[in-house]
Amino acid sequence: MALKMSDVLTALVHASEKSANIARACKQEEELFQLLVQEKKGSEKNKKFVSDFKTLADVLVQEVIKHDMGRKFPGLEDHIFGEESNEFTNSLGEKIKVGVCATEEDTAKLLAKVLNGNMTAAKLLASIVHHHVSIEDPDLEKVTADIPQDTMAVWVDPIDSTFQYIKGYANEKSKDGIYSKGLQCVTILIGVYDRSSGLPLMGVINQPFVACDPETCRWNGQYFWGLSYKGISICSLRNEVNAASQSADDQDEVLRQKMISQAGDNNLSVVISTSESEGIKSALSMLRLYYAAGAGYKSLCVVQGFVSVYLLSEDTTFKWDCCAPHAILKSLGGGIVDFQECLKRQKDGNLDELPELVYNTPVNGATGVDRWANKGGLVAYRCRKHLDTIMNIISSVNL
Ligand code: 2IP
Ligand code: CA
Repeated sequence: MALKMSDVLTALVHASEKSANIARACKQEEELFQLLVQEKKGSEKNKKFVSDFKTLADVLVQEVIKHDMGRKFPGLEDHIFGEESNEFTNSLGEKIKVGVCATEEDTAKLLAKVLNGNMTAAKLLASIVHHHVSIEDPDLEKVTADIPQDTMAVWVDPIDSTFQYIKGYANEKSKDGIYSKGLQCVTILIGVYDRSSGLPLMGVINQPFVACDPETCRWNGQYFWGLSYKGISICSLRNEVNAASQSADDQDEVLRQKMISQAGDNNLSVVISTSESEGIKSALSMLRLYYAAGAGYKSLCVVQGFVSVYLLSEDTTFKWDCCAPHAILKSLGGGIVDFQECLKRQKDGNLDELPELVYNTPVNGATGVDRWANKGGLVAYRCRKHLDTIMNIISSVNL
């Protein structure tokens, strides 16, 4: 069955906005929030962190996305994969499978079990889960292509940068638009990929905590989407270089694009993780170097043009961290590639064909979350010239 891509993208944006509402609601009440945090164990755990948490917000967000997308496009829910398992253990040691029930009352009853009987909190969350989100985004209507439903599958990262979500402060300061830590580094990532090629098709990055209103103490957020399919590339950043129909905003974006692609080599900037290897840190020290938390957030910095490149040399990100940002970067003419494979091809002199990340193939012989790791690290970029320059710099030093 063929679906209108604009319908799928609209549903993804709606699901991401509802998820952002859940993430904000859970964070708002500190006491409630402490009740919701649970440590991940065994094969669920990211080896990078001493402790790796999951929160009810993560689990609930993932289930809401599955439920809402499945209701709109029956059958698709079986092809939606995420970081979290939907099992939660409450303080009484009861295992509860979190999900969205047929009615708000039933969802509230289920959530109350996880919340140790706190019916007020459960009712609040259930009302958000069952509240219909509507958004005015006329740009979504510009997408006119159709796509067969059975070609699509979805990766969801319900809350990326869970550590910042749990421990991050609200009042961090940014440098050149980039937050090194804090709630701004939290993102919700939903990416659709092609089941047979494994390449990304469309995606949404939602940033639930952008600015906090000092009077109401309420946070507002923002979202970005992008799609590239059969020669069509369109992004919420209005990247389309379609002269006749350009509004002032469109022209601003085109200008920004031009500046980004013309950034000279000594103006190149890179964002990396604080845990990046010393070799990479020193190789990149001649450039404008930023540190930031969150794989999704670092990719978002590239999407927004705050930095030229996000580079990670290690295997600590996963398919769900990259699929959505990759789709958006692709719609802007960039992408996400396998870092180690790029390095190899660069040394062999054949970097013409880029080793783009793909989303349908597990790592051979790996188990648990490591099956879906981006084994060779990654480089996320908006402009090919910047990718080449970074790879030249890295391959000229001994790591
Ligand atoms: C994490 C999160 C971390 C990131 C790590 C991801 O996902 O994005 O922040 O590490 O690679 O897997 P870093 O911030 O050092 O880049 P999650 O928070 O969903 O576990
Ligand atoms: Ca993640």
